[in-house]
Amino acid sequence: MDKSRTARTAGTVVAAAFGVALIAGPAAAEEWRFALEEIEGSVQDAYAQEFARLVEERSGGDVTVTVYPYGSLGTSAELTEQAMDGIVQLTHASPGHLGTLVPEVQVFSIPYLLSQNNAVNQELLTESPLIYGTIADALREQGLELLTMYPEGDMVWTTNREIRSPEDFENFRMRTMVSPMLVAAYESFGANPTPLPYSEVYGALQLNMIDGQVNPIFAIQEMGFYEVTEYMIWAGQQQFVTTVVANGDWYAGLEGERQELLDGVIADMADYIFETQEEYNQERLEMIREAKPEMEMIELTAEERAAFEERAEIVREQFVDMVGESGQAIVEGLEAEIQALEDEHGAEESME
Ligand code: 6CS
Repeated sequence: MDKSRTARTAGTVVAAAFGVALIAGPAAAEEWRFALEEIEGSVQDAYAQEFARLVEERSGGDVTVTVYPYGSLGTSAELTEQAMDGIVQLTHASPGHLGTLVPEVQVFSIPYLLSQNNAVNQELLTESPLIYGTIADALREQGLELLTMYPEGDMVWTTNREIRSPEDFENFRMRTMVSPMLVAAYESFGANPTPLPYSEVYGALQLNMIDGQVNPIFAIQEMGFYEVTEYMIWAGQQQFVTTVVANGDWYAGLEGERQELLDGVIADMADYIFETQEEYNQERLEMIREAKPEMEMIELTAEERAAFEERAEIVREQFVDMVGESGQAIVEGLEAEIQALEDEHGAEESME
């Protein structure tokens, strides 16, 4: 068995060609396939590489993990389907793309709902009874086991014009991920939301089919979005959050020790990925500054933010309308958990 590699990264392959990936080395006793919604070098890739290293180490090489970066297998929605069908065992499935399948996860797309203190979000996403209760149940109904969630960074607008107020968003085509809640959010801000898969964003910006997009800084850098926009604008409206999910039957069928190994690795990864996303976002901001010094960087004032926050209040009601009865309990439950964590850790980012 090839123990010199912690993970095999599949290049440009299609689902039908899984056999090709095995050419990389003699088959291990067990192979777990892990799909990413992001490219090599991304936060999700860092997660998967470390996950693979730990799984291989703790299984004594009996399990290897093959990582499929974005572009190998399809769009985010397609990756989720592949996990549901068991083509891959594991995938990242971001709430921003999951809304039509599991409406409940769209709670994470409500602007200004999560904390401005990301340490609070980190603890919430790792330990929340509501997330690992109600939200996990909703995913389970679709054949997906929720293993963990984590934040990937503050979502920043990159645009071709200055946006400081909802009025500035008039006739502005803002690319969003494909969940209905995000469309509602950007409508409330005054923009014309344009849902598109991740892979189409660069071209759409370049061809002026859209006027802006929103993503964490590391993604803006690695996907080149800053090259085809002029402004980076911090409005503090949303933290990008993602889930790691497994095929439900596969997870339930894992032999006891293997399931413990998987759960243990996932639990031990929380701090690693939190620190990594912070590092990546800081470093990549410097890279953007160096590569494009003329990029205008704007942080909205508290007053400017408040105008967007006020507009977004209606989005909570829309979430409840979309999800039905349980929606109200989800919003209120999550807000109560956030409040309790903020009472403990503070409502703003600590400078330490
Ligand atoms: O904007 C998107 O569609 C994507 N953004 C990130 C940072 N990760 C995955 C997601 O599909």
